[in-house]
Amino acid sequence: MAKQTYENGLFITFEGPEGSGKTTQMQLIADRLREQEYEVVTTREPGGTPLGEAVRHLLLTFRDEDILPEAELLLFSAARVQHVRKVILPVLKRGGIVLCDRFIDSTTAYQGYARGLDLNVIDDMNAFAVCGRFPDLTIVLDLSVEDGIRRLSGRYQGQQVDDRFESAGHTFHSCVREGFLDIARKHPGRVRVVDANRPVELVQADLWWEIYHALN
Ligand code: Z5A
Repeated sequence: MAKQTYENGLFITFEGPEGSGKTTQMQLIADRLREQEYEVVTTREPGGTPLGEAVRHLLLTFRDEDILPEAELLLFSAARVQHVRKVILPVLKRGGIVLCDRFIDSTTAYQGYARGLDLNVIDDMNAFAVCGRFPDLTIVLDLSVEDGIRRLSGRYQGQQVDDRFESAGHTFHSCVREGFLDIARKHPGRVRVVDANRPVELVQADLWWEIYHALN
């Protein structure tokens, strides 16, 4: 059977605080869409290209000196341009669906709301990096900082956390969560907030409802 396509593709991003279930939910949505014969590409940020994965490693683990917030912003944005031009736009151009685990709203929430960089500068940088193609739909999976930490603690089983973001403090992660909720208030047409503090199947049902409407 021929793949179902869209004239301009469909670009959906998954955002939210750490441990909110983005990866789990995105994979379930991808399986469901593929069952319906859509062309689906799943990807992530930072990452998605060899350059992006190298920048990801640097951003998550570099400890030789502090990375300044401005340098952090530029590194995320450099990886994004490569990702958008080499991976995302070609799929959308041929009518496919791109599902992306984190994208521009993570930059606004982490480098803007949590690191304190000027939100106008971040908006400009995001607009530059997406090369004119913003997401059609963004799902924010909302979860408290405490619940996110609890979910991820099983992953480390008492070992020291090496990730520069996951090891940041409670205040930092509260600012991130508030940032995502504020972004959703500012962009009600594109961004939907889903309560992630429920069983996987219930969260999935809400997500599917949003995606079904984006498809039709
Ligand atoms: N970052 C940035 O600062 N600026 C940017 O522009 C971008 C990113 C793009 C990348 O981290 C870091 O980069 C990120 C922001 C920053 N840092 N943080 N923190 P990452 O990609 O490695 O980490 P993450 O995006 O936060 O993913 P995660 O920690 O793996 O969480 P997740 O994908 O949201 O959740 P999950 O892996 O699907 O689930 C986590 C656990 O919870 C797992 O054991 C699941 O089985 C469990 N889970 C999932 N759903 C449920 C439900 N409903 N109930 C119970 N348990 C569940």
